[in-house]
Amino acid sequence: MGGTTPPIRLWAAVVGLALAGALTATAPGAEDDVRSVIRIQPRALRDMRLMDSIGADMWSHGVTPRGVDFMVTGAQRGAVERAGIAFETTISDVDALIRAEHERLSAQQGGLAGADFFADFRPLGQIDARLDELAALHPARASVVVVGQSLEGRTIRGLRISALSDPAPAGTPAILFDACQHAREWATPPVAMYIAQRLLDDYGVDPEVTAIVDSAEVFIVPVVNVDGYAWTWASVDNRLWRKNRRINGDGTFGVDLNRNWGDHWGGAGSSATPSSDTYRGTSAFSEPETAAMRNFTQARPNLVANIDFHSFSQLVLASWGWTVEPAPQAALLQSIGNQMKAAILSTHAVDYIAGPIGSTLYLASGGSVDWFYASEGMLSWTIEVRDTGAYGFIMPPSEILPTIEENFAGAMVLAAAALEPAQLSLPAPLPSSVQPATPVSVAVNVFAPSGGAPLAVHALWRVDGAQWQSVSLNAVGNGNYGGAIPGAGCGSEIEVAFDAVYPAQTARLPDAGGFPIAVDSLETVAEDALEIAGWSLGATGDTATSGIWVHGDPVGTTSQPENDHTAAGTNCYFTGQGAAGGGAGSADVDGGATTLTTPPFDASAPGTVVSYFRWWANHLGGNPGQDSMLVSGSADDGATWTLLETVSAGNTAWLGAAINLDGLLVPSTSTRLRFVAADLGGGSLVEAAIDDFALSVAGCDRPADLDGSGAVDGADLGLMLAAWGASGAADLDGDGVVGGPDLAIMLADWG
Ligand code: 0X9
Ligand code: ZN
Repeated sequence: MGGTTPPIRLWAAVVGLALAGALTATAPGAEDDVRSVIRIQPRALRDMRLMDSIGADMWSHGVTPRGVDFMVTGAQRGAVERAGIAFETTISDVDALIRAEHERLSAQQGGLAGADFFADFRPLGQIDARLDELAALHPARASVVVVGQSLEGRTIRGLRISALSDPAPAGTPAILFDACQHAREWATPPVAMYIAQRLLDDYGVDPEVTAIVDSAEVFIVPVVNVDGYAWTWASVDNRLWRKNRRINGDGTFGVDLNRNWGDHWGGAGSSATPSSDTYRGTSAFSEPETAAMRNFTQARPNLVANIDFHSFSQLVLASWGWTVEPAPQAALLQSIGNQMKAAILSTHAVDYIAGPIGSTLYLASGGSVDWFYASEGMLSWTIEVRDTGAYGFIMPPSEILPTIEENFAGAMVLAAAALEPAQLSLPAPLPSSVQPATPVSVAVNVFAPSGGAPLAVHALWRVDGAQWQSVSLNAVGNGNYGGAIPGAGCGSEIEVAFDAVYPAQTARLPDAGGFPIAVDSLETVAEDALEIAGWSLGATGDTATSGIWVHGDPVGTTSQPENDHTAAGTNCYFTGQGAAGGGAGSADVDGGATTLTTPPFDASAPGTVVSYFRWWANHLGGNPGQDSMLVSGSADDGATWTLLETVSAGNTAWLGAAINLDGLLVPSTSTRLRFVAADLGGGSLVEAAIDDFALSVAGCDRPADLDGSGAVDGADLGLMLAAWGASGAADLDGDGVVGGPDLAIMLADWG
């Protein structure tokens, strides 16, 4: 508890509670009215609600371990202290930063004319003038486009960049980069303007840029919220304005444009209260700015991709925003997001986090990202640019250039993807190994933002590097195509790839080669139905206060299993005995983590697979899905641990897990596994159980390989002939004598 500044006087804390919200509008004056930014690590949703009730202005967004930043007045800060929420101060005096920025910009007084456009932040008029200038400098490839009019009658403008005629030939993909839906996010218009400038300046120089400009249309809208942006420039007092300038009629102003779009408008993470900074407006697209963006988009059905730039927090975010459930193309979105993140990182070594909004950040319904993706079928991202809170919205101008450079790199990743006719991804991971001679089910997801269904979708495969073969896959819904490829012999390697055929192009996954699948048989070397106790319960550092791992016969609750997994037995390990027929909260894990550790076992054989059945229920009650069970392995008897599996999606069912330790743990005779079930999210139900632990070794059991050389050859024949007429290992059919039938078996497996 407590910040890094001197302790707040008691009266301020009391006043803070009484006047929460009212004080946000007070001009800075007395020491306690200095606005600061503090960072909290919310322990539960309750903390977030409390910050909201205090009237704190959320500046950044909830990615642990970074925490959440709030701007607070001195009085609000006292209220946070009183509430017992620990915080650190990230910016001690916001208004000092704003005043310094204002003085710097006023001193320039147009003195930036002729200077690099990106030397400092630019008011709307200069951005508009620059759009005209770029169009005039590059008439063959750039033209100014009008998106629409704002509430106060300003024009939302942008650039169309393409070497193609306008309108472009049918089938031309189009990409939209927009920025500044939120007025105070000054770092974002320069990002959009820089993408425009690089596409124009580097045309004919940079082959990647040239390809994009030659074969796509790129639309750049640097300021969506023109009224809000103009407002933030009008006075230092307005600098932190976020919404548009709608007169709400109750004395408050503004709708959050990024809660006003028409996908799941009105849902979680948007406010119905006009004074709120996330006020969603009276209906979807009630605001002229979002309606103009919608109309602009729908007038261009060839739009396939979008990035909506925001600040700050350094995040690369994709759908869904309205729910924590995964989007249908979650794997694809994550994979492209990871590539954007990597391109950003490689520019200036600055780390952005890529992930879905709902589970990375917080729920935000009615945002543009979900609308572009769900309603328009586009590849759609929200990128929160620099920084991570040191300056927040009041970024020093020295940060502009690196910020725009790294985000140009990220934008080019998406543009390259947009040139493909379709995006292929795996709806589920392929198996890393399969049994011999068993057909393998395969599936691929085809996401074609330009709308066209593929002429055909194939699985391609080859065995041990031989000729590629192909089989057509059938549409099974949601853009998924499934089928099976034939099995192969033990010890061989199958490579699998996919393609989707379009009239002019074929999309392939992966770009070259295939995903390897080893063909081997698994031999169980040890099995433990866990009927008898013997594992370690708990570990130093455990923090759970209830639901500690126990061994025995579980009593079912709505959340905990009634039966172990083994058909014959009754016992397993589980987190705390609940009351018979008890509610889901009966002896569930509370207050932290509880650890279950296996005894050391021998996993020294390469290809050792550990398997177990697990029960993980975290989907019921309040705050579902906020916790996870971490399964780790140790190759040094528990001294150091490597994460093997994160179990998060909850279920009241026993599910099997099998992990091939190859490449994850060094082979060792003192290997251990541990299962850490934790209740860290806000007051959620957590029940875990483990049963039927087994060790198997992958390999190809070839009885005719008498000398174990890996091949059935002359040496094995020699051994068989030497044992002719006797019994022993060469008696392959087990009839008691080595003879003709055994020779036939050997010859059938020759090679
Ligand atoms: O809350 C927002 O609108 C964005 N963060 S910001 O700090 N710039 O305000 C995040 C948007 C997440 N995306 C959507 N749900 N659309
Ligand atoms: Zn924003």
